[in-house]
Amino acid sequence: MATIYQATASAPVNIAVIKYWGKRDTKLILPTNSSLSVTLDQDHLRSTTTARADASFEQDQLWLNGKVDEIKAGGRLATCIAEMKRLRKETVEAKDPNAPKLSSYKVHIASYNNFPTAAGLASSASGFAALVASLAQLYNLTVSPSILSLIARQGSGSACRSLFGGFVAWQMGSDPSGNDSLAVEVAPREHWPQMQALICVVSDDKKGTSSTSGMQRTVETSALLQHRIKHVVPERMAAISKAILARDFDTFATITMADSNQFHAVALDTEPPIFYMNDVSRSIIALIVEYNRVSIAAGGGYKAAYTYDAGPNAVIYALEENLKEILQLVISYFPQRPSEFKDVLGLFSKNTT
Ligand code: 2P0
Repeated sequence: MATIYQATASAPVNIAVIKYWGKRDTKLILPTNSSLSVTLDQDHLRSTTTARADASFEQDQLWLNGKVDEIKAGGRLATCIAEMKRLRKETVEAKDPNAPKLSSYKVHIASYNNFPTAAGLASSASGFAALVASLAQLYNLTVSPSILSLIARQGSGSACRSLFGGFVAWQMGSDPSGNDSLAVEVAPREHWPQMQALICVVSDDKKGTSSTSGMQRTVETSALLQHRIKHVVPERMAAISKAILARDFDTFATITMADSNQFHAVALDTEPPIFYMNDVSRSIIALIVEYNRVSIAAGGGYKAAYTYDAGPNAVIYALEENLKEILQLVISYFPQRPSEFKDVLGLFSKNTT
């Protein structure tokens, strides 16, 4: 019987605390600033991808949640697949004449998200990371996750960070080739297991302005972005990395909320302006601010940090010991429909992100 060449891999969603917003090279997806994120735990929001190579396949093909998705020539998917084939050829086939020439076979790829694509949560990060990870396994590549991140980055910028678990930095790099614009681990998940993320789905509407087009408009029109790139992000990257290594939640929370605020300020500073948060998003901010104020007034520290991406949904970072209180607070101020209420409590009972 002929050998079957097939592999399956998963990658989780990541949520940035220092936001990526802006490209200096739109084809290679090179960012205008470094960013840093926390990768969520595998068992919640993730993409799982199976890749298969076969000499009989006539074209590369992708199924996304069971539906055929077009692979446009020269597009991001085609680039990632071509780059992975190149790695196979250069790092495996060129060195071992007996290695099967999988780089010359077409691939069939099936990818599933274990969360509703309509939930308003970014799936491109986990999707491209899982795609690259499954092909790396299929092709028996022994390269590091940072090398794979160079390829995932060309699918979707934020995807490069999902190749690592835990706390991850995407170093913007400076080389025009993009070869130094990659993800590195700041600390593994186990370094700070008490850190949890609570995702509050405020709206499952599809967002009005896509990240890709929104960030380019910002690059072209926002003076505030130039200030952010030069004078804000470099210091924040260093300070939040240090806070993570020291498990300093106060500093982590202060920087996380400031960076979310500045990202949304930069969106507003775009011409025409972009609004991602809505009234409910802003109410959640007010709740978290007040919750922290009361804690600090009583001699404690920060207990929660909000962050918002290119949409109205809140992600609240908190230490495990405060999660139940925060969940009760959110539920009491933002009553859920009974079915959603059950979902929320179910999530909490697992005690993870
Ligand atoms: C981030 N976002 O750092 C930021 C914060 C949204 C707000 O990465 O054009 O979907 O595919 O590189 O990666 C969204 O941008 O954009 C994003 P492309 P991507 O997570």
